[in-house]
Amino acid sequence: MFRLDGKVALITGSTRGLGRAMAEAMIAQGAHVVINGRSDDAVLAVAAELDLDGRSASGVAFDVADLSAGDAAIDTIVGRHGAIDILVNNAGINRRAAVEDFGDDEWRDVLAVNLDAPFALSRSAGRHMTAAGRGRIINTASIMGTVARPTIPAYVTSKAGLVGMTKALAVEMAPHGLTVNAIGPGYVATEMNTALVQDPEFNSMVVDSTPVGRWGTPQEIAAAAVFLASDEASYVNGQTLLVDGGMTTAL
Ligand code: GCO
Repeated sequence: MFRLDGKVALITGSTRGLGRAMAEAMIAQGAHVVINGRSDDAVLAVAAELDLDGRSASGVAFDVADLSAGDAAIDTIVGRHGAIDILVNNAGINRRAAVEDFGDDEWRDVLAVNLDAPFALSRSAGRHMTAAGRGRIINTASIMGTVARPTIPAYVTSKAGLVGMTKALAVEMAPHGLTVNAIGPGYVATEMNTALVQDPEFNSMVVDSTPVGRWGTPQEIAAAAVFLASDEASYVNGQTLLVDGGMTTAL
């Protein structure tokens, strides 16, 4: 079960963090994973590191906020590999400031990466998946698509938007053989959260308000992505799978 043999997956933002963990997990299940990030060097280095047998990983460097570059990347991947079976819209950024201090540029940057790019890439990949009659689109949302905390208004808005986009694409694309779902990670100790992990008060808040009693690991998020990408998830569509240790369940 949960094998991905013969599948071609593009995971945006996969040179580190959740995306890299997803890449490792999907490769272990037999997929060919296309590594993405903005840096050519990082993309090629991680692809080389994860390429177990000369067939497991390759790389396409582009900034997901550059929508035309994203469209071109999708065409390149299909040209090189004959298909794109799995798209994981994982690349994401966060900016933290009180609403009254939150800048227009910061707002635009977060929405561009976290929401505009997933839509544009899903539209491009969706064309190929529709032609093939199959495909999986998985969006890395967040518990912040469902709840909120102060100082991250753009991130919360972008992730709530991504949850909505997941539903919108799910109902339109499923008749063509695709499913579209999202993963809502809780607090995971990735580079994006280094400042939070190192903050004793914030760290205690996460541990105390998560029934499982700890931060999540990238591998626990990756396991959810493998499931949603697999044939076994063929009847899961339009859902956001929260992987948060129960944080959003607890009062
Ligand atoms: C923050 C964090 C969160 C987490 C993640 C939880 O500033 O509160 O960055 O947003 O990273 O989104 O899923």
